[in-house]
Amino acid sequence: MAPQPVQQPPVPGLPPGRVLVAGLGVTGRAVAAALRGRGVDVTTVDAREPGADVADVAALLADDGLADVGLVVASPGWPPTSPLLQAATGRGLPVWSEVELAWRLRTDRRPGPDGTHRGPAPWLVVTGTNGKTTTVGMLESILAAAGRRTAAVGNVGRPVVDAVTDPDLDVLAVELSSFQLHFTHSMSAQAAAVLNVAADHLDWHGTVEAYAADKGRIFERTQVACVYNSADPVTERLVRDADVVDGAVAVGFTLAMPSVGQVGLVEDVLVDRGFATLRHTHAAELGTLADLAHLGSGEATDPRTGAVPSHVVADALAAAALALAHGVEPVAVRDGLRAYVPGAHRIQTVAVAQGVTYVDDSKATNAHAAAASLAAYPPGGVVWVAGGLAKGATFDELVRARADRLRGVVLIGVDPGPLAQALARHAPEVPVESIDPGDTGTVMTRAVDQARRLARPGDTVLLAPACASMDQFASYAERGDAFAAAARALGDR
Ligand code: UMA
Repeated sequence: MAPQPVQQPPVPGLPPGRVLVAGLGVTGRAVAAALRGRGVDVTTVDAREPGADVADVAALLADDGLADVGLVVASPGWPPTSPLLQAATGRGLPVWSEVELAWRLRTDRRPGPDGTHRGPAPWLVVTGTNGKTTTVGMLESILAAAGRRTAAVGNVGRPVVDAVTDPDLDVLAVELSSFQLHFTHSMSAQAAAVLNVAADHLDWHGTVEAYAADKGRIFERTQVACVYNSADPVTERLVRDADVVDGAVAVGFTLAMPSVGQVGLVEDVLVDRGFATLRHTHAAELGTLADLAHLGSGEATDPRTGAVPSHVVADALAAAALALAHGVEPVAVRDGLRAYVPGAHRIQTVAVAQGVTYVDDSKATNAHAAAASLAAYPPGGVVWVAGGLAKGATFDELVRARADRLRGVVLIGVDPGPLAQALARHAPEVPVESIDPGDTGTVMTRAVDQARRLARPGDTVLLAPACASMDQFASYAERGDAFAAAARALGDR
């Protein structure tokens, strides 16, 4: 007899009726598999994926296709204003994110060696406009150094729903985007962090207030610690507004000398005054800037953090705070930060040709990230490759703050207008070349060639686009790969 498929236990709180899974990308495929594995009747909807059950949302709505639906699970790329989600909420149907579903599907961890019952793995969660993926990577590395079995999941690329039934994971390091938080209703993290809030994704959220409010949802029901950025008052307000479990504490991270209730820097030492037993009188050492030296550019750009970019130190402190909230020993913070290797497309040197260094920071998909990236270089030495899908953002503040770094600018993207205008206003003396968007296949080769002409020996050509990639590339990764390939080809000439 053929083996029978293993039926998973049902989904707690699942409303009766069919489940509509909106989107059949990474998220939708994982959601559909998890639900079907539990015998749930699922219909997938995607305008572009050929494998979806339904491609035409308008026709679905016209046929009253929501009549027998009990729940919609929305992929992050679907804004609440999309016709399907509007129709669903208009009928009073619940909408869950994949993260909400994952929270409900958590199963117990394998019992301890002495047979002790261990409930589901706790979640340590991170959001913020920038630095999320780095922070979650550092957190994963710290937890591993502490001997915990863990996985980095969420917006980083692996759906959370794929990890929550693994009985061998002790704790999850979860990156959450504002999109994922919007339809998340019951998650109760062990510790949660908001790294920073700057205008981004306004095309999805409508206003920066709505965007910040969705980020703030991460703190709701937090059990042990809410981690905020002492230099960003919005993140502190989000903690204050949250309804947390009794006894949960607020812990700030700072690049200054920390007060009680903060983690921070004392000269070149990362210290804890948020969790340490003697925090009222002592600062417990977590590590030093030397433990992060491999993440620096080698040039000192910030007097507080030397050759390590200040945003990298901030991310490390946030990761440390989350790990301490979980109960790891300080020495694991040091070992984990030393061992952390950043992912591709994050300030990654990809080639050196004719004395010019080519750096791929394709992950800088908004103005705030590009500003942090440019800040890591000395004045006058950067040829900046920028542009793409602006997502409703403006660039005046970015160009005004970083004009001094620019030797020249090469603009890619279907609509270079917003960046070109900001450059004309705030950096009129800097040469700007726009790449004709006509042939998408060769855009990056032409951009790198133009950047090479503008650069002088000792300069850096920096891809930090301040925009999303989807107007000309499949993803920021593909954009970065194209940049790296074009830069490496220069060396072969
Ligand atoms: N679609 C429609 N109609 C719509 C919108 C989308 O049919 O109106 C379809 C698309 O054809 C596509 C699917 O829905 O097939 C898209 O799903 P999605 O855009 O939600 O993408 P996923 O593949 O599910 O990937 C998502 C995250 N994508 C976004 O948030 C846009 C991934 O983050 C994440 O890694 C993955 O889930 C696993 O959690 C990427 C990202 O760019 C890296 N995130 C943003 C960022 O970091 O700035 C938030």
